Amino acid sequence: MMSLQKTFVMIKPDGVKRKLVGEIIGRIERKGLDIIAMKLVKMSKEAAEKLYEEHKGKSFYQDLVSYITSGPVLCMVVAGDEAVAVMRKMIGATDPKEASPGTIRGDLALSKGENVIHASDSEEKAKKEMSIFFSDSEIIAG
Ligand code: DGI
Repeated sequence: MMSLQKTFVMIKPDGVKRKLVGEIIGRIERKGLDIIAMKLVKMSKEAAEKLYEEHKGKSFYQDLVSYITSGPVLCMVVAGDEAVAVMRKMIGATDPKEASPGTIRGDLALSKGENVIHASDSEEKAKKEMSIFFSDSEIIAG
């Protein structure tokens, strides 16, 4: 049975700086997923703190917030059958050194701190993360 889902995907500052946007969008499109919203933004500290709420207090939190606000990020809403799990599989493990070849992090990154891409890890988180960056009217209805 089809389970149509929406997920939040973001190319992080290192990915934009390294000009990997086309490569990554190409992979998402070739997989057969639909990009139904897209925006290039320079994230505010407030947005970063909301996105990474669950990591507050961890040793890497301050570095994470300053890195994610250091340059533009490309935000997307991606839709498709099982889009949340499919995108997580496509991005690969958090630590690019552990990520399988063929995944975005496995092929394009080396550092855990700067790992090119974010994708929501549940439908609930996807809803929260989409709402940080997009209003309902900016998301194309399927
Ligand atoms: O959902 P993920 O991005 O795969 O991973 P996550 O939600 O556990 O962590 C969010 C981001 O925080 C991750 O993409 C990179 C950063 N991070 C997580 N664990 C570490 C880390 N950064 C450093 N430097 N060290 C960590 O242990």
